[in-house]
Amino acid sequence: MQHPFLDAVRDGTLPATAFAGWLTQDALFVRDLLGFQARLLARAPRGAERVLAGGLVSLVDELDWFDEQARAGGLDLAVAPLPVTTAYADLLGRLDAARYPVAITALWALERVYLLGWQHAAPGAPAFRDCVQHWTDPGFAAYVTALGDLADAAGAPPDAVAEVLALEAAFWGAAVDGGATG
Ligand code: HMH
Repeated sequence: MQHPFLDAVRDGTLPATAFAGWLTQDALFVRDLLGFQARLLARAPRGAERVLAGGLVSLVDELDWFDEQARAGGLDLAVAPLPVTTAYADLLGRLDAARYPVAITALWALERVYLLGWQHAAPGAPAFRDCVQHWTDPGFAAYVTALGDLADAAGAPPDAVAEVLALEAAFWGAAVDGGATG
């Protein structure tokens, strides 16, 4: 995944305010994802429970991490969602009603693309390096691989990921230009 936002994280040209704006929206997204994934766990096959439950704990850790970043950087996380964040919440809501194979495949895709994005930005300019390292952690990569195995086993149709890919691309740009360039 490539995006001007990620290039700017890598070369250090991203304004700190743009990064902070992205971070606050992503904190909202992770909260939405936690709910979606908790509901998915409740209807998942027996063999998927451990991976999904582990992922839930990681999402709670991620929310703690956002709180720490906000405290350290003087960020206010109590912001209103931007349109792309609301659109993503809507998609997760629709995935609640989708069959398990479609929902698990969408979950894999959104984590996979996110990982690829940060890998593209790595190692990141000094100002962002700690964050980039956080999101390219080998433990996270292993989790994405495990989700891929679950998605393969479930055998969803390929169109399960199209909307996820579009929203992931739009999400990077939203905090920079209001989503005008996606
Ligand atoms: C936009 N996609 C987006 N944010 C995230 N934090 C993840 C995926 C992974 O949790």
